[in-house]
Amino acid sequence: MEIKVKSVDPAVAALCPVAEREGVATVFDRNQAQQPQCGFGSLGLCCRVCWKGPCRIDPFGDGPSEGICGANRDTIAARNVTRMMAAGAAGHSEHGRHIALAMQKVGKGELPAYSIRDPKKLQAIATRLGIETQGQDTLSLAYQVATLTLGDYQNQDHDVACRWIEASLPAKRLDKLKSLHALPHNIDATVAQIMARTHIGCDADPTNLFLGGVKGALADFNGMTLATELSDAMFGTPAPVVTEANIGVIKADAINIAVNGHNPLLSEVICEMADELNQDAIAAGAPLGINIVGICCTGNEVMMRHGVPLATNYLSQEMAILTGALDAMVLDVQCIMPSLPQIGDCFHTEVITTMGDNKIQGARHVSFKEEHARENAAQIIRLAIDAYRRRDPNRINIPDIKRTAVVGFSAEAVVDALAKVNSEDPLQPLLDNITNGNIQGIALFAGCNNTQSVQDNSYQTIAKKLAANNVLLLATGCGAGAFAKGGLMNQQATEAYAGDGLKAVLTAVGEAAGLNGPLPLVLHMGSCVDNSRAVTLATALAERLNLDLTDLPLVASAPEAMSEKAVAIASWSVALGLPTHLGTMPQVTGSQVVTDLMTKDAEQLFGGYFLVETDPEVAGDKLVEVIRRKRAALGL
Ligand code: SF4
Ligand code: MSK
Repeated sequence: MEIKVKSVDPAVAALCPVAEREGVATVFDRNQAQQPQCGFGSLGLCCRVCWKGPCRIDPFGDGPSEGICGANRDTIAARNVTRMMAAGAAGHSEHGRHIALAMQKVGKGELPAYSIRDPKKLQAIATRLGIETQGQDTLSLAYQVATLTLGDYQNQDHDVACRWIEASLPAKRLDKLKSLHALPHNIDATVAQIMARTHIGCDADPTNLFLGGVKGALADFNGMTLATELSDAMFGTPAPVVTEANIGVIKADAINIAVNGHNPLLSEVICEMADELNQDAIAAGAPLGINIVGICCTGNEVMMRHGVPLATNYLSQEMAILTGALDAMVLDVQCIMPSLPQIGDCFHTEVITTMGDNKIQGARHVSFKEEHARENAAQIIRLAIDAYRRRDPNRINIPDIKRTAVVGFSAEAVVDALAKVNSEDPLQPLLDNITNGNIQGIALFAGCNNTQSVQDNSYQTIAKKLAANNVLLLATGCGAGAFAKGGLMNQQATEAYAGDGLKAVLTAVGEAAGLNGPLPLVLHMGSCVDNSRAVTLATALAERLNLDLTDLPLVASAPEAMSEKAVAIASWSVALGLPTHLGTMPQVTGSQVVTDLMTKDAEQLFGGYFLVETDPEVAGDKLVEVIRRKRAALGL
């Protein structure tokens, strides 16, 4: 049977025949084997909340309209999507907790492998959180910031909102969320409450469930914001750096180590140790020494801070092994395919899990502890060197496919670039250009790859359409990977695709910032946990104008949303007031009530709503239209 490869990434097209030749199944084969996928599940009408089930509701109304307990389609669909929001919040917030606990230990002087690389950012965070900075040394400030942050996982007073969300949104949005009782007081408690209320025989009101889910999504926002901000303080706030993206960054003459997952705690130390052990790699016979490459969001983390090239994004992570030249793939948490060890076994690649609560059958496990980070990283690099010695040169197949990418546009980096145009008031040039229409609006692309779409295609199609209509583009996560691989994160793309107004602004700012040309067409804001960076920028604009986020010509788009984290992100985006495009069908459409809640009623409550459109051409047009309406409401 011919396998349908659903991707516009030329590296995928080049490597899938290798998989076939080697008898290796990839995500595309498994996707095909799953067809047709379950209609009940796709519509959100399958319930497995208790062991009387699974129960299924007949979407056509001929069969059962209620589960065995009496739950109807609305309850079941609402419970399912609400639980997804909680799982997403748990994922980001665990990541954040891990970073905060590490920072607390750094503050106590207990983690020699780590430091506070950006004390200025730490000071800014402390001020934002209301901590007195005067006369404090960096380590004691780090301890206090981390301890206060961990309070967002501990506070039991329902009337006191989480500190980070309070410190991260415009006053008008906070008032709105307070009035809706949607502000979380404690991340862990909010997630636990969702699990409790969705237990068999509890909350059965779809609106109430959805609102509970939105609070969980806002806990997700809180968790990811603190993860990003503390990571910047510990590892450095990203600034623009030129690098390359796609599978051609793997080098035949180097020992190639891919870092895959999300958490920078280990990958940062691996980058450092790779420098220290480079001579060992050369001595093992690799003339170019060690070559670290990134995959998914750990890839985004090291790309934006160190210019480490990005090998690929989520859906094509298996392709890196199929090059036959990847010596180790180091895994931390989230969005890692459990198929990797099997493919690694077909080659010489060491597939190494590192987190005790994220193991994979068949993978080697190196137990990562921050206290032993340097030893752990050295052990991993030595495993890669040993694997390199087993590499079969006759099986190397690295497609020469890569594109230049200028990455690392944190909110601070964007403001710094604007400050080169107006040092007194950096936001003013951006506001002026939004007002005069050179920039019509701002779109944030977030989210994953999904086998239900053609990989990367929707991102690239929608972005080109928005850019031609003078919309400023920001991207994170695997969306950022799609743009970097597709050549849309460089100056040539600005020349090729930006409308005249947008091109003039990107060129003026890029020239002023010393880039010898325009800013890239799509600004890379980091990994999927870094979506908060775009909110930081939007909040600064809203506060400056004394407006709410929902008043601004801002949209979000998740053309290939897949993970529970993406469900949570899209939901908080709606709760922050943004029209939020989904390019994949949310698994709720079996309930008209829940569908209406998400696509219509949400707008009455929050100002934001889900805009579902699977055709990228049409989605682009719709987003342009939404931005036009937002501008008109502002009298622009
Ligand atoms: Fe069925 Fe109700 Fe149990 Fe869900 S909770 S599986 S609908 S009996
Ligand atoms: S890795 S959550 S597939 S962005 Fe952040 Fe990519 Fe989505 Fe995972």
